[in-house]
Amino acid sequence: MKTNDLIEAHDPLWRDATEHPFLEGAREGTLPDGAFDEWLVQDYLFVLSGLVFQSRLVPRSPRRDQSLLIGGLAALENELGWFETKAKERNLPLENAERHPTNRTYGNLFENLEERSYAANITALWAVEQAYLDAWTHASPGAAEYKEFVGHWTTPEFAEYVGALKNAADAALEAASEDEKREAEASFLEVARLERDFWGIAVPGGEQ
Ligand code: MP5
Repeated sequence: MKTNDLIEAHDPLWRDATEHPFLEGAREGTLPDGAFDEWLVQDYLFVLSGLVFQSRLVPRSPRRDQSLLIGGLAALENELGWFETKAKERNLPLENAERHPTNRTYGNLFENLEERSYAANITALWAVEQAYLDAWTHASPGAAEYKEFVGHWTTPEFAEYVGALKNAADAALEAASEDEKREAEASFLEVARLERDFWGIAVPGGEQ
């Protein structure tokens, strides 16, 4: 089992996660008032949790993945600064923003992953980033008001990072036991469902 097999085996779910009405709204400029800003604040909170999750993964990672994960962490910290700048420009208060229940469920998954194998963790991290890249590629080039954001989340550097995570996940899956493979697939599914539901924080569509 490799990462491609996971996407193929769960294609309808992956499409719900990466071709959500929110993304079509961002592409066509038809998002309801306030929907993008609401989502942006939640995504900032998500990246804060992602940074903690990824930090915890570093000491568990094989030597060959350390540079990739540490580079990813540095990029995430930079991303937080970018969100803070954008939020200021848009007059969005980030302090004291409350986490939406879906965001909290995503945070719980990150915590639960601590108990799972490295193969499950690197598969989950790859899925988080692949879903985001595929989703924003679907929204590309984006309506005028969102073009800057869509461009930021579809750069060749980001695609390269996602490709490297995919290779790392494939290597871990190749060496994984049958139990670890099952755990990795279950983790992939949890990520894909939460990615779908995360867009639904701001625009309904596809949640189950
Ligand atoms: C990412 C994100 C990408 N920012 N938000 C969601 C809901 N899923 C994935 O993660 P990162 O760590 O910002 O590249």
